Amino acid sequence: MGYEYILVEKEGAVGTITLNRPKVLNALNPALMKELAEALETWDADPELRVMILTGGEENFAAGADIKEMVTRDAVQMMQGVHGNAWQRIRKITKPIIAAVSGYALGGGCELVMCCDIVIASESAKFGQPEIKLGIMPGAGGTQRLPRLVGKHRAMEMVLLGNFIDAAQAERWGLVNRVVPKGQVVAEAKKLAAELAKRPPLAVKMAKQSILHGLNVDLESGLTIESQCFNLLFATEDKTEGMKAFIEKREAHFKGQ
Ligand code: DAK
Repeated sequence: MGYEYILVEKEGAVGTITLNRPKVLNALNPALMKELAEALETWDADPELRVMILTGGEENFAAGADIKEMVTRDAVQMMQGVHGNAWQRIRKITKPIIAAVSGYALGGGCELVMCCDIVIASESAKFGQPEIKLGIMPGAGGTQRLPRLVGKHRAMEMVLLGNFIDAAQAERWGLVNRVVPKGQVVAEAKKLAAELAKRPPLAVKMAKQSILHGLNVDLESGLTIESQCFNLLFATEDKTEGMKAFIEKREAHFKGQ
């Protein structure tokens, strides 16, 4: 499929999406967001594909929603959903998404990172929710996912002041899994994706679902969700293969069945 604002590359079980508006630091216009949702959904439904990587390449992840597109928008248009439903579609993706982040990940860019499941950051990465400086506030999860990830007080500082944090601070605060040298973020994400692609896909899907749903409910409900996902996996061939492989002291080969 031909896209205008993103690049897609499928290598075996791993799909990489690169945001591709470098002249505007990958600012997220509605057309880009629509393409991104389409690409992720296509791969989510592709049985060969097991892991997705979302990146902006080695320069910048995304400097937020496109301010030049938003400047003339009014509240009624926003309530009518002129920006479409890409964000809702992205959060329903069931396969794991690894974010590979270099340079700026701001506003909607930072929120996009938080929609991913594992985050590898370059030393050059800078994260922020600067919407407040534009007279607005985060609108794609920044006030909800950020405090869950870094805690209330740190989220307050980032959202109310709008200043940026560097990669090391993002790692200390738990916003990213790890930091790698500049120029290596995509390669590192691909290494991790190759390892993740060897894991049983149905178990990976259920575990992702259990963690994400569990974050939104009380502990007792979360444990019930976990129990249901866990029990269901005993119906899979991959469970038999995984356990047999252990007993036979060989590597397991999972089929996603
Ligand atoms: N939008 C449009 N263009 C942008 C942009 C952005 N967010 N960020 C950068 N650019 C453009 C610049 O205008 C410039 O283009 P020209 O002027 O050369 O044509 C080019 O990219 C290079 O940028 P700079 O010249 O500014 O580069 P610097 O290195 O000097 O500064 C910077 C880099 C990242 C610090 C700076 O560009 C900056 O502050 N950018 C804006 C960051 C920002 O405020 N981001 C938050 C945007 S608001 C929604 C959900 C979420 C959202 C919206 C809707 N719905 C659910 C509907 C999210 C909102 C946001 O993200």
